[in-house]
This record gives sequence, structure tokens and C-alpha cells, in this order.
Amino acid sequence: SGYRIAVVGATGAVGTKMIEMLEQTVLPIKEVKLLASKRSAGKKATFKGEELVIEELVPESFENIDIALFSAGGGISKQFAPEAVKRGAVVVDNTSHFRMDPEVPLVVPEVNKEALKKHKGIIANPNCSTIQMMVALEPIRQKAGLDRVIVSTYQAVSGAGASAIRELEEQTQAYLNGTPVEELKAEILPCGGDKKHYPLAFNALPQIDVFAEEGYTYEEWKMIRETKKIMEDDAIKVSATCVRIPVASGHSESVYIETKNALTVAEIRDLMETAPGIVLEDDPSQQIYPQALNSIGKKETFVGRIRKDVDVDNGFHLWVVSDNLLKGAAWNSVQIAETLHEMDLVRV
Ligand code: A2P
Ligand code: 11C
Repeated sequence: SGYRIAVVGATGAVGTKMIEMLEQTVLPIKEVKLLASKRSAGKKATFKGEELVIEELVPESFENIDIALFSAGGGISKQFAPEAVKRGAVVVDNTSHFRMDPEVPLVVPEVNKEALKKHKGIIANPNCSTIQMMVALEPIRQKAGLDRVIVSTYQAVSGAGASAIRELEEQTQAYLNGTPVEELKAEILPCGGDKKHYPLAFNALPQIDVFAEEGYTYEEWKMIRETKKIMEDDAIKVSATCVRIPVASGHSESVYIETKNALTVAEIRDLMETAPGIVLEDDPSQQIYPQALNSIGKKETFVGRIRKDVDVDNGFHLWVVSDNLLKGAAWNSVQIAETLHEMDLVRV
């Protein structure tokens, strides 16, 4: 017995981590099916030491599948998630395609697992930069309420996929070999779907995803809208500036919050020490604070640099770091699957 699980986008930056998370999960698994594009069909991957052949994604791929984890882009989810549901699978979708659909729960298990009860076959995994912020802020919101959030992100390149990681590596090599900046090759970043491309090596790019309303990028809107949906409170004021930096994995965020009720830094530290999914790393006297490099491979969200705002009562600053491919994507998706199993919600 156990579940038959499909991974859609199994060759990608997130998909390969999904396979790793499935190797570690407590979920009972009977079978794992790895799906990708035609280009990858026939390639091999291993699951718990066993060799699996990657198959081309087609609607029939979902016959006899119980849980399908999607991370192959929004267009693929749009087309194939309904095919999976039609065949009786529950879909956990890591793309942005269904996130704001009122029929689709948007879930961070530490924050709003109750929302899973209303699922109709598709559950959306939030954006990576939103997830880690939610994990850190939910305990504070529960204790003192949350009036406002202003976040600036320092996001790793793996969020943009395997080809963006390669692009950054090549640019870095070329730069170190003396290639002039204007000759560095940039074909993907800041955003594959936009017109212009700039090198990320030795740079910082204040654009993630395409520009949308009011001068904000779509990534910034995702942080704004997803926060309100996950916390089920449209009144929380949220604003974001999302920046790509030349880091491989681990998103970092400078988060400024204003709580509704009075709170002390010591109380926030206590909350961070006891809340699920969080590791407090906050000791300036010993230069202890969260770092992207140390977050790689970990499932938790790391919080530090907690301090009161100099001027605003109830204003606080935090530094929040997590592995964007794990809690930001693959682990949160597998954790949703584990939670569905615990809550007996796998069968629609
Ligand atoms: P493939 O490697 O066969 O192109 P990333 O986010 O790292 O760029 O990964 C994207 C993932 O989505 C890859 O696994 C990729 O498979 C998969 N993918 C892209 N296009 C398709 C498609 N048309 N059908 C199925 N999977 C796709
Ligand atoms: C990034 N946050 O770091 C993006 C990746 O909506 O799932 C995830 C995009 C999404 O580029």
C-alpha cells in the first residue's frame, strides 16, 4: 500500500529537489513517476537507489496517480493539472497559475493547513519568497496582530530555474577570465519572458518576473496578494521590493513589520524559538545571524537581526532566510502532501 506519486518537471531545479524530498518523506509511497518534456523522455534518475526512466508528460500520465506535484511552469499546470484531477489525482501545484483562484487553497502548512479542507483537487504552493515570510510572521501575527509589512528581498538565482543557474555560472567564469562587462552573455535574467537581459554576475537586479501594475513587478505583487490570502486578511498592508542577487540558493529578506499591539524583541525571540519550522539565529555579540549559504539543504526558515524600529512604536525589523528550492518550493509541496495524508484529504 501507499500512494502513487507523479512529479511533473522532474528534471528541473525544483523537480529534482521534489524527488529528494520524496526520498525523505514519512508519506507512504508505492510508486513514483517522473515526468518532463519530450526532450527528457528516456533519461534516467534515481529514487532511493532505484533507477527510474523519465517519461514524457501527456494527459494519460495521470492514470492511477494519487498525488501529482507540478513544477514545470504555469502553462503546463494550466493545461495538465485539470487532466490529473479528472483522473482522480490531487494536485499540489508549485506555479503561480492557480494561486489566486478563490476555489484553490494556497497553503503554508505551519500557517493555514485548515484551508486544505476546502480543496477541490488542486492545492497551490505559494511563491518561495512569500512562504518563508509567512512562516516567520505568522507567530507574531497570532500574538500581536499584523498591521503592515514592508519587505525587500535578496533572491537566489535558482528561483529562476536550472538554466538561470547555468547562466550565472558562465557569466561568473567569464568575468573572472577578464571578459568585459558589456560582452557578458545574458539571455535569461532578469526574466526569461521579458525583452532585455542583463548579467547577474557581480550585480544586483531589482526585477524578478515582468513589470505589472503601479510599477511593481509580478513577483512583488505575488508577495502582496499571497500574504493577504494565506493570512486571510485583506487589511494587512504589504509592500515589496524584490531583487535578484548572484547567490545560487537561499532567499534572504529584510522584513519590516508594524504589529497592532505592543510587543518586545524578547517576546519575538521567544516566539521564533517555539514556532514550528523556524530556527532563531540571533546573537549579534557572537555575529550570529541567518545566512543564505547556511540555509542550503535545510527545511527550516532562519530568523535573526530582530530589532525594534528606531522611531516607530510597534515597528520591528527581521532578517529571514530559507532555501528557496526546499521550504520555498519542493519541501513545502511535499509537506502539503504529508498534511493532506494526515488530514485524510488525499481522495477528492
Ligand atoms: P525538460 O528538462 O524536459 O525541459 P526549471 O524550472 O529548472 O527550468 O525546470 C523546468 C521543468 O519543467 C523541467 O523539468 C522541464 O523539463 C519541465 N518542462 C518544461 N516544458 C515542459 C513540457 N512542455 N512538458 C513537460 N515538462 C516540461
Ligand atoms: C524567483 N520566486 O525566485 C521566483 C520563483 O511564482 O513560483 C518562483 C516563481 C513562482 O524567481
